[in-house]
Amino acid sequence: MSELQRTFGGSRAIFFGALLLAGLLCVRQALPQSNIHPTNKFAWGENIGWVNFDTRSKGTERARLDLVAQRFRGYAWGENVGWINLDDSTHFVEFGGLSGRQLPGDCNQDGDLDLSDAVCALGVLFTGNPPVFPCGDGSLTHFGIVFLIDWQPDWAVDLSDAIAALTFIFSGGSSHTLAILGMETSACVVMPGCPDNSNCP
Ligand SMILES: [Ca+2]
Ligand SMILES: [Ca+2]
Repeated sequence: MSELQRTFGGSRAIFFGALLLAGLLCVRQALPQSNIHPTNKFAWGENIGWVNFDTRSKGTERARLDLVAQRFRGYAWGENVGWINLDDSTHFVEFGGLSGRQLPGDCNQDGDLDLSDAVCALGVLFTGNPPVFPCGDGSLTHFGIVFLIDWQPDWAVDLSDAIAALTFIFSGGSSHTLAILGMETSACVVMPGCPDNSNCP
């Protein structure tokens, strides 16, 4: 298990479940409507029934995104089929080609994490300066932007994320969910949907 994987603890499992579901939604974005339960976040298939990706009971084999290997890992649970292995040594779902190294929260892409990143987020949200965020199409709903900016993790980018960043920078608040603990201002991670930041330390 890599250092990055060890860093992500149980309290973050729900968020990673959401990331995994979002990844599946991105893969299936051509479908006419979502098959995700609005409350429990279970996936629905007409033949397979409900599928639960919040599988923390599996411990290290829980369903998750492996940002180092750039693939889905672990097991999901299907009510009618039991455990579903999301990967093995030769068969797996990868999201490579879409990902670059990013410092979580680095809105202005200078490879540092400070007040200017909160100002950047507020600028995109409220003043149009800068006009867009730096991943994907730059829109608030692009999954790369959510990975990068969603500091207060609810899978939405809004004022609360800028406030959470400011709280971390100035008051010792919670670190970005994707940050490597203890290295929040210096360690880049592979971030789906974002370009490689050449300013990464
Ligand atoms: Ca920055
Ligand atoms: Ca948020």
